[in-house]
Amino acid sequence: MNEKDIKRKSKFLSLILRHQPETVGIQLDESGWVDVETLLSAIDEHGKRMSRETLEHVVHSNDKQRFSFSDDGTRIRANQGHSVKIELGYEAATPPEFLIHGTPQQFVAVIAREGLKKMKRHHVHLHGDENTALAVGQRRGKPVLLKIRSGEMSQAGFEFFVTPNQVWLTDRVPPEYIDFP
Ligand code: HQG
Repeated sequence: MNEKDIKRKSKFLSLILRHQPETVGIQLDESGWVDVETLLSAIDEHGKRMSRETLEHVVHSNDKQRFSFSDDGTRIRANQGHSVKIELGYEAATPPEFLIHGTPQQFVAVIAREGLKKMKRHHVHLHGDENTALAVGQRRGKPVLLKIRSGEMSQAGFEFFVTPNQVWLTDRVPPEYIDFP
């Protein structure tokens, strides 16, 4: 499988496991899991065929580790980024002193007024390293890196969660905790 094929399959999995499981006629459980066999046969039934080996390859080679298998390998879910209502069940964690959010230039003025909101996702996504934040901000325009004083937020009682692929999640970031460049 070439890179392009893998990316296409990863996007298709994101669509099913984060946004529209009904595309292939399945439901996710309350934590976002679906049985691997159920998923594969649902994909087959909708004319797309994916073998277990291909699925494993897509999951394990994924640049951002978007998906996880359950420990026993029978179930799969997306690690974050859902728009369907699910409870990921991550443990609350203490964030580092600073985290970074990359956003396109055109959103900066409104973020300065309103802070960071989760928009269509379940959480605001923050990153520990500049490169990842830059890549995220670049998707929609000229990227700007916002420095989030996450340590102070945590002390003030804001809750943070960290995903297996090191994305930090929180409910919102008020403007007073954001350092603008
Ligand atoms: C912005 C991808 C106006 C926010 C990426 C962002 C990431 C506001 C956009 C993950 C705002 C929402 C998440 C406010 C925030 N007013 N705009 N008050 N507050 N925004 O895609 O963080 O490929 O929902 O800055 O790599 O860009 O899906 O969030 O630009 O890790 O795995 O509103 O999605 O990962 O956009 O990206 P998104 P995001 P995947």
